[in-house]
Parts: sequence; C-alpha cells; structure tokens
Amino acid sequence: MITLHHAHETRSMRTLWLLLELGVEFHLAVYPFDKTLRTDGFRLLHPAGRVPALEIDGEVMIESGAICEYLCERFPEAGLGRMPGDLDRADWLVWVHFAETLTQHASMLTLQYEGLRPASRRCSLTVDLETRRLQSCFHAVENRLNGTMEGRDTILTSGFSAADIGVAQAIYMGRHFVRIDPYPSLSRWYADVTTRPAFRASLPPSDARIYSRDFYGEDAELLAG
Ligand SMILES: N[C@@H](CCC(=O)N[C@@H](CS)C(=O)NCC(=O)O)C(=O)O
Repeated sequence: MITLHHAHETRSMRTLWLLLELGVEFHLAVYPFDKTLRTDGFRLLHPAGRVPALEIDGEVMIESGAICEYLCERFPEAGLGRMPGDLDRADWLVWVHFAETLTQHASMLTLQYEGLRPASRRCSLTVDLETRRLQSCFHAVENRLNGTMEGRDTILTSGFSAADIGVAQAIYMGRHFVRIDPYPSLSRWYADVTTRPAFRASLPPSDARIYSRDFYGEDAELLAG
C-alpha cells in the first residue's frame, strides 16, 4: 500500500493531487503543520522533518520532485509523465522542477506571514525580496503559456501533465502573496486546471487551512509604494 504523509496546503498537496489524478489506491496520513513534523518519530520518515514523505514499494521517498518523477514512471498508463525519448521530456523535467523554484518563495512568505509570531518578528526586507522573486516566477509561467503564436492551454505543448500539477499547486500557495490577475494567460490556465476533480479533492477542509487570509500582499504592496 502506498502511504502519503501530508500536511494541508504544503508541497505534499502536489503529491496528493498527483496520486488522485493517477487513480491509484493509497492511504493518506495527515499531520498538523507544526512541531509534530520535528518529532523523532516523524524524522524516521523524513530526516529533516518535512512533507511530503511517500511510502512506496518498500521505500520511503522524500522530495516532491523526485516523488513526482517516480510516480509518473511507476504508473505510465496515466500519461502524466513524459518518458525519455518523448519530444516534451526536457520541458516536462524543467517545469516539474520549476515548481520548486516557485514554491521556495511562497514557502518563505508563508513562514513570514503565518509562521512568525508576533508579527513584529517579520523581516520587511525578506518579504519585499521574496515577493519580487515570486513575481518573476509568475512572469516566467506567463511567458511559457504565451510561448507560441496561439498560446498554450497547458504547460507542455503535448497536453496536461504532472508539470501542470506541480506549477499550479505552487501558484495555489503563491497567489496568497502575489495577485495572479495581472497575468492573463496564467490566470486563464490556473482557472482551468483547478476545475479538475483531483485538484478539488486535494484541498483542505475549511477548518484545516494554514492560510488565515486569502491575500497577504497588501503589506508588500504598501512597502513597494
Ligand atoms: N524540496 C522539498 C521541500 C520540502 C519542504 O520544505 N516542505 C515543507 C512544507 S511546504 C515542510 O515540510 N516544512 C516544515 C518545516 O520547515 O519545518 C520537497 O520538495 O519536498
């Protein structure tokens, strides 16, 4: 049995969404996003006390990018990967892993706004820099979706894949800090992929959210003048 060790609205949401799209049977172990992840028991699963961790085929895997590659290779019939030899293989790898570039900024901003208490512990320089770096990543996704004459409906030319899952889940986190409306192609694509039943099923129950606000960016917008 596959077991996903998960905390709502974190990177493990991307593994959950992928497992649901793959249509495989799995057990979901949900943890609060707090010091529980740093206990000795949890560190047996993830040595650095992070999520996701995935028990599969007698192994415990960490790193959402590696897990994504493994799952797509393990269940190729779902067509969410692009195997060696596929014309979109290089782009698939690039965008599956670009999700992590996006997420590191969203994750730092989540820490600043939701992890640090009281708010006076926040660092305005970090908030400003990370907001700008996240904006650059949103630009990159916008340009990717505009990259052909007619534009793209999915990250890859060849259609929906795990690259859409990774990048869209990173945007799900990042849009709490940078508005997506100024990016028309990104907004259209995000609205489309997030109608998928598997995305909907990966969302947290309303009482288990880690984001207490829908948007935190006013503070950064004020800082930027
Ligand atoms: N590169 C890793 C990062 C894992 C990671 O940092 N996960 C965050 C959640 S988004 C976490 O568990 N943080 C807990 C902590 O930092 O204490 C991956 O992609 O799996």
